[in-house]
Amino acid sequence: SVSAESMAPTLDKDFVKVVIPKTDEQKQRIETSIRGNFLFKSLDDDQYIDVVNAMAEKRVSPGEEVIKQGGIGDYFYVVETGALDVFVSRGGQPAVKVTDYGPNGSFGELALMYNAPRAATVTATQDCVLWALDRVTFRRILMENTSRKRRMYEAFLEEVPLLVSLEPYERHKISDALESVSYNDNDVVIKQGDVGDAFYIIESGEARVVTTDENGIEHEMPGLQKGDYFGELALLSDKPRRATVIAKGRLKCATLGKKPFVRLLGPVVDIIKRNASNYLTYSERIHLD
Ligand code: 1OR
Repeated sequence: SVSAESMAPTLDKDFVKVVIPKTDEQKQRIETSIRGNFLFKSLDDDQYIDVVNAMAEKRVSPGEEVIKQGGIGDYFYVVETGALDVFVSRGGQPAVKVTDYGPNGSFGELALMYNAPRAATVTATQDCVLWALDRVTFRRILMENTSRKRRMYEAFLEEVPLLVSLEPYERHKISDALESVSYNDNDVVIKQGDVGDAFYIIESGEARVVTTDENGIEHEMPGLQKGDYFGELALLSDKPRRATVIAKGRLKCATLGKKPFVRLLGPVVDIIKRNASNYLTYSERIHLD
């Protein structure tokens, strides 16, 4: 039967797959917990099954430390329910809270990816249900995509003026969420009047920016090139796209959806707003605040 099979360790090349038997209800909860998490996005069916099989359910209470800074990396965690705070202590200074996690959040990948000590302490602030993935399964299935993407975007993101003030780890998280999209000469990337659902950074190539006024007259705005970004206004203000952006020759952009834009670019939102004032009127500007 299926369940008997799934309890027997499967020999695949040089290692034994971790299989922790689960009810359908648990599998359903894992699916909900990892849905929308970029680290799991490009798994094929077999990889997905291996990940679900290997996950262990872990319940923690408020105040409990799930990860201790400096400790050895054993598990990667996904949050099903609850909330946790993350603390970092640097240069012998007292630990400061740097971020927090709620449902669908994930943490603990760094020590597993880089064979490094835990970079932060993660403490539950509520009763939590977590799914823990062992180091071997994490490295075998989730690490390749993650480190490939981080490597791919790392050098580029360091050069994007908007993002220089971020911590390296914050840029890592942006890399996880980026998707590259390519356009041919004259392709329309975003269209004036459309509802905006993504933010763009130019990886290579150039783009034209055109606005059409109320009399139907087109105005050519200053163009965009590598490292420039666009598409932020509609995400900041929920207003339709204010300009059309068109590829000028081959154009490659890294895009971020609306939700990750809000979550990951929070620390630079003030810079984005300040820059936006270059092309907004006063009354539009105050609507961004
Ligand atoms: P880990 O395996 O090192 C602690 O165990 C986890 O906390 C770590 O993986 C990350 O998943 C998570 N710097 C380092 N790790 C962080 C950070 C962080 N935030 C969450 N983790 N910084 C905060 C960035 C908003 C940088 C602080 C200087």
